[in-house]
Amino acid sequence: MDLNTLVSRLHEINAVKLGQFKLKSGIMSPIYIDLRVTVSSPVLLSQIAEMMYQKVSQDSSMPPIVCGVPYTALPIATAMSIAHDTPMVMRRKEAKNYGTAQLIEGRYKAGDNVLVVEDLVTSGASVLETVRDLNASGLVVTDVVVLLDRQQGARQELAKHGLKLHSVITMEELIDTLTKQGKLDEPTLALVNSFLEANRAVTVPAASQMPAAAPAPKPAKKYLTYEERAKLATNPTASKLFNIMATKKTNLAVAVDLTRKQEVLNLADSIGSEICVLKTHVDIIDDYDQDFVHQLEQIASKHNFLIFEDRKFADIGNTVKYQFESGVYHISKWAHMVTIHGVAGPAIIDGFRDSIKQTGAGLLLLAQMSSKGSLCVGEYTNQMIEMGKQNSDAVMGFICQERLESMSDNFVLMTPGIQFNSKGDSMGQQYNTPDYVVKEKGTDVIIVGRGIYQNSEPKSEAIKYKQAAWAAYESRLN
Ligand code: S5P
Repeated sequence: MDLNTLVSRLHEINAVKLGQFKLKSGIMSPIYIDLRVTVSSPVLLSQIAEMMYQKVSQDSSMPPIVCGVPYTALPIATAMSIAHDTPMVMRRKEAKNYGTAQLIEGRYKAGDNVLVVEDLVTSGASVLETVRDLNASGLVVTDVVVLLDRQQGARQELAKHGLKLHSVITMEELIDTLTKQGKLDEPTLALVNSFLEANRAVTVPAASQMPAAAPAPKPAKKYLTYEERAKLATNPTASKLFNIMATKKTNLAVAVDLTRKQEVLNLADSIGSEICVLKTHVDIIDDYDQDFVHQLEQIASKHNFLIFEDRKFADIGNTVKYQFESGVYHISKWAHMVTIHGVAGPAIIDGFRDSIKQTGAGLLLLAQMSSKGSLCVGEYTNQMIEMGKQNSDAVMGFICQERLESMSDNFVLMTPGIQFNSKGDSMGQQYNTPDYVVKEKGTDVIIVGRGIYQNSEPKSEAIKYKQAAWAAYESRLN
């Protein structure tokens, strides 16, 4: 099949769409290519797979194994595999918490070369995630084939990792062909061209940081410093927080769950020099008013800490927008970060976008909870991590109890349920020590509530928690 026919067929089955579409990277695009619909056209699907196979065979020597990037490219890789009797391996998208915990399914041995198959590339981030997992399982990747190269930085990004990109068609060729076929009118063409021009170098989100493309045994868990993490962070507040932690040498957040405004302010001023974050539940403060917020902001800037309102939003996007921006609290005006549950689905994040765009505030997704019998486990946790990755501009990190392999270094991991001398309370709270969660479990910030604010000497107790959590961080670097 030639390119002209390919483009006609893709247009016919509505795989090429024009309008306003949000890409995985968060960018709005006037053109969207949805190759998932090809599963309903098996002849076209196998023709596409054949074009991709031929492309690689012409340019390089064909690797002996193929692996599709989940999910859209899985049927393409399968078609290629069956047509040419080329074995395939499959990468699991979600971490499996049971059974063999295999990242890569199929038979292979360390050092085998695998062709990575993807429908299209924008920045190359999804491809790099798959390459990272293949490398971690001892497999080698030298070549990547895609049907469409959107020409937004993927080729260069992949080259940096020693990967050669083969594409059947580029965005320019696609647009050229659509124009020649009379399928793009002038205004749309202008819109598409200016979009492509403006987005030529989409940066690869840090979520896809990966080891070099050489064959590698499963790497030992390596911890980066908070300074390094500040550079990888994709949300501005995450970056700011990592920098504060590094400068003040503290990864202690204090949950000040007191109910009088003056008590909260006094404690904030007294422990301000020891903390990176002060967490509030403003809806428990009996005498809350705007003056409270005003004073808290002054104390925060005096001591250089961030304010975290732990509102735990959970409704539909439109409602959380009002809850965040309006009402008694006007949280969006002063909170550097807030918490979000994922039960309503990823669109909840859209409720925060307008305001976050202006302030750079960060969202913390509740991926796991500290309380007994919490339902934030297993697949739910995996989905929260995925939601964070898909929205890494707005999401700064996770509330969690452990660092999971899929949580990348651009996110801050914050852990509540911390006390030195208690295992829990009578209402389901469960406690761990700073050393356990930071060193053993790999999280970044400890959140301590009653362990500090109910102590008769909160300041000196805060110093003890700060020192323990910082020592755990330093020791894990070594
Ligand atoms: O899973 C969680 C998530 C959060 S944000 N478990 C929690 O305990 N929290 C919050 O952390 C909780 O709302 C409280 O403000 C703080 C823990 O307080 P402590 O007094 O039990 O240390």
